[in-house]
Order: sequence, then C-alpha cells, then structure tokens
Amino acid sequence: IAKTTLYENVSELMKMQQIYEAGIKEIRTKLEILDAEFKVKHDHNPIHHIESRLKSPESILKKAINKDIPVTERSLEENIHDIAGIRVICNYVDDVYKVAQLLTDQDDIRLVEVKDYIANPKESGYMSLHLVLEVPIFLSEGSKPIHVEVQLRTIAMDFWASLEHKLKYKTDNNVPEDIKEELQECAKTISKLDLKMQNIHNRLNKKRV
Ligand code: 0O2
Repeated sequence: IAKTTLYENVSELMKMQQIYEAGIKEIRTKLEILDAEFKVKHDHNPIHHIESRLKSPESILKKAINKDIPVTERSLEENIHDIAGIRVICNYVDDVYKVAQLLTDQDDIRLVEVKDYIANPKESGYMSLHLVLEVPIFLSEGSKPIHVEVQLRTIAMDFWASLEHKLKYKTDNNVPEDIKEELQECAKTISKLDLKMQNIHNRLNKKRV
C-alpha cells in the first residue's frame, strides 16, 4: 500500500477503534455481572480474571495484507474478527462452558462462530474455547453491530498458552521438533490436571449440599 493510503487507512482504523473499545466494555460488563450473580447463587466465582486488548491499526493492516483482505472499513469488519479481543480465564473446565452458554444465551448477543479447541486441541497442544460474538453498540446515529472475539480457558490452559507463546516468539516461530513434542506432552498433562481439579471441586461441592 502507498504511504499516503496507509496513513489514511490508519486514521480510519483509529476511528473504528473507539467503537471496538465500546464492544470490549459491553462484553466485559456482561461477564462481570454473570460472575457476581454466580457467586451469590452458587457461592463460586467461575471467572478467575478477564484480560482484553484492542488490535492496533498496524496489526490490523498487517493481518489484512497477509490474508489478502481489502483494506476498507466494511471488509475489515467482516473479515477480521479479533479487532476487539477478550480473554476469560476461568477456574474450572465446566466454568468455561457455563460462562460461554450464559453469555451467548443473552438476547442482544449473536453467536457468529465457535471454535472448540478444548474438545479438539490444536496440533501445538493449544486449548481454549473461541467465540466470535456480534454485539450492538449504541452510538449517537443509532446502533451498530460489531464482532468481538472471546477466548475462554482455564488457569492451567492459560499458563501453557502464555509460556508457549513467549517461547515461540523467542525462537521466531522456529521451535525445534523435539521441543514441540514436549510442549504437546505438557498440554496433555495440563488437561489431565484440569480434569482432576474439576473432579475434586465437584466432590467437595456435593459434600456441602
Ligand atoms: P494474539 O496476539 O493472541 O492476538 P486468525 O485469528 O484469523 O489469524 P484462526 O486460525 O482463525 O486465525 O484463529 P485461531 O487459531 O482460532 O485463533 C488465533 C488466536 O488463538 C491467536 O491469536 C492466539 O491468541 C490463539 N492461539 C491459536 N493457536 C495458538 C497456539 O498454538 N499457541 C498459543 N499460545 N496461542 C494460540 P494471534 O492473532 O495469533 O495472536
């Protein structure tokens, strides 16, 4: 892209960012309300913590160029689903699915896409539940539906993903084959650990009832 066009695109993208920031706030508030309600009803917080990030104009453009997506507002909005990204770190595996269900059941949310990398982990070993949600943002000129990507995972899955991400970055994405295999093994161990912790939680909960 020519330098001037690039500049115009970046300033257009910066305007879009304010709307996507609003999308993050909407979903974050919904999650916080669900978590608080769950605590009162079931004496358990399903969410450990929430992280969010807005994709920078530079990364949006980079992704658009890599994927051959035309750099227009409409096409970026239709094809890049993770401009607004929220990561929900849950305590237990069941919490991941419960929070996803309660969120997608809400009247103003439309589920656009689900990728269940917990049921079907990625080749790397990566596990998370990815949702693309459509949520309306109410602006002065009316409402505008936007996409927000929500990644839900347990603390254990997050521990693996964060470290693996850093390791990949350190090696410029050229992780040696034997280390890749070890990382896959670690992911399997983590998955077993998650199920064990879930089981302990369920047994203790039953005892209290
Ligand atoms: P960042 O910095 O986290 O945003 P696309 O999103 O269109 O590029 P795809 O295949 O549709 O590609 O998306 P996918 O794989 O469903 O989800 C992509 C995001 O999931 C990544 O975002 C990571 O956050 C996470 N992810 C996917 N695979 C792995 C993995 O093997 N290891 C780790 N640690 N994270 C993974 P970005 O944009 O790559 O990065």
